[in-house]
Amino acid sequence: MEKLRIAIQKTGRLSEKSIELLEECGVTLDGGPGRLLVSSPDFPVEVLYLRDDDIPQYVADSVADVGIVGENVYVEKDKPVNIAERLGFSKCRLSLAVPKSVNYENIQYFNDKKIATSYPNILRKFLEEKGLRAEIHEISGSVEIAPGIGLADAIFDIVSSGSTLFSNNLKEVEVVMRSEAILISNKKLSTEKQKILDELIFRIRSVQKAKKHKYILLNAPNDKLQEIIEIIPGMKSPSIVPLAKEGWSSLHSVVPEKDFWSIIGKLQEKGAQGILVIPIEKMIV
Ligand code: PRT
Ligand code: ZN
Repeated sequence: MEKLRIAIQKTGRLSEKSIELLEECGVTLDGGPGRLLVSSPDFPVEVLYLRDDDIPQYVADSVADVGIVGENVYVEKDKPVNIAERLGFSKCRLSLAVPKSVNYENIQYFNDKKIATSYPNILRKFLEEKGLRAEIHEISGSVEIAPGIGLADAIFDIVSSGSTLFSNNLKEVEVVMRSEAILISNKKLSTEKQKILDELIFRIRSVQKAKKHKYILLNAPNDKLQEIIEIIPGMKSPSIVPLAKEGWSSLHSVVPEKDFWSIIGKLQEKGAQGILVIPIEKMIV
């Protein structure tokens, strides 16, 4: 039987989350990143551990069938692969930053400046679109120190919390793109591999949906049930179980995580008691 070969980052910011996602999808990996290629005992998948920069090329060349990379790497490498799914983790942005002391007014500042980056292609395209002339200085790591040592006037790099920029006396002045981890796939998968990928995507969506929802249980007086149901409609409608205590029921439902705190307040107002909130592991609707 064919196996779907998934390339993930060997070590770095994406590796732990990538393994965690696969495990949540029922793809356990024996051996771990000590080895180059690991088979899953419970799903027709094998995992290839690589540097993230190599993943788009390997997927385009069919050495791997799919891969997990940051969108920033996917755009920078510009290889002929498909985006199979957005994964929602390792969010960051690619931004232009200048020394704090610069009196930055607008993007014209970058004309005739030297910009250090590990993402020359994305930067070149951006500069072209904006009609700016700047010199791109490509370096592979520690881009943030370039202005301080006189190597460049500005940098174009990944920002997440902003603390790296801050501690290097830089400030973010233009966000060029936003990124998150994505699942990329080869453009010509066999029917069998495509089926495995479809099943994997189905599982990923179930896991992601579950993370965005909570299971809620509460007790309420029967005369308040209707109002409470209007606040938490649930997936179809909530389950209601009579309590041993006369005139009371237990209500079970599913609520979106983002609405959670506003819902709790409303439920208490309506007389709900003994509210329990439980994480959901998988959600198939
Ligand atoms: O060795 P390999 O080539 O595989 O790894 P790598 O060193 O190239 O990549 P790695 O592990 O650093 O990052 C992998 C991916 O994680 C990136 O391509 C992004 O998609 C994503 N990601 C998310 C980040 C960050 N957040 C991030 N904060 N990648 C890098 N950073 C760095 C950034 O370069 C800067 O130095 O963290 C610093 C900024 O962080 P803040 O929080 O101080 O702003
Ligand atoms: Zn890398």
